[in-house]
Amino acid sequence: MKLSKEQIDFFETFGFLKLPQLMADRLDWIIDEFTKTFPDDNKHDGTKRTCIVPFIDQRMSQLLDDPRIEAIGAALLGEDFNYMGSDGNYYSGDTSWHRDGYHKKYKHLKIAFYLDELDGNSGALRVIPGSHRLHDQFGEQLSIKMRDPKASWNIAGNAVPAYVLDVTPGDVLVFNHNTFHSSWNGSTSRRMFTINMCQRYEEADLQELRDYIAGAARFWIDRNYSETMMNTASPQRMIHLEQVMANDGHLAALSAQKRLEMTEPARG
Ligand SMILES: O=C(O)CCC(=O)C(=O)O
Repeated sequence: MKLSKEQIDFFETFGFLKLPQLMADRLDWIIDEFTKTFPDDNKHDGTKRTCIVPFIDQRMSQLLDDPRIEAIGAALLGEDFNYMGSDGNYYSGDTSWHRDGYHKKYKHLKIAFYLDELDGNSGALRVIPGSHRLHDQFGEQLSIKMRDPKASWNIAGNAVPAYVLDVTPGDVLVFNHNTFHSSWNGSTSRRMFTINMCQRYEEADLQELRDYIAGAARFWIDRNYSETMMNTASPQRMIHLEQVMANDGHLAALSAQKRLEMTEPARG
């Protein structure tokens, strides 16, 4: 699979892309592994989000080698893109508007796999097209106005004009971390996992990468990737791991500190 130049331009222009049924042939395996990754003592009870980080690293590392996933990263970030970790979730209820990052120089994206049929009335992801463009006035001004849609425009969060990404399991959604997104009217048990990726950082900016990696300490992890992800890596997969592996040496100490400060690992 290769993204077309129109698909790439759509992603660059609007900050998201839907690839209908891209992974349909792997769906049964994905759902099975998703279910097995949540341990019996961490079953979702619906009261709040349940989240495991890193996620595909536990039982689905080979997803990173899938030519379709590789092709998304290569087309949008360059062939030497970094894998930046993943999370597996049972979401519960609304997710209010937010960006996953505010990256002006390096492009970060999320590939999202929703495992339930969703539309605007049942928790499908909504995005604000163009909101990823931090260098445009629109994207920049949204940073302040989206803090409180009621104060800005006298409307509730779920009334903010947005594109609803209806999904059928097997679809793949891709969005820029800078893109504002949210979910409304969902059940207390929406299954979803992600794969995060970014452009390879230049040597001069490696501290920025290390600072980003430091954020994973809230999940109480010592390395950004699991041993399985690293130990089973082919030379091709290693291209997407090596920069982070060389720059996550500070994570274990930061996680140890978080274990003292927090009662449980973060849920997102
Ligand atoms: O599906 C949802 O509720 C929100 C997903 C989300 O915010 C994310 O993956 O960053």
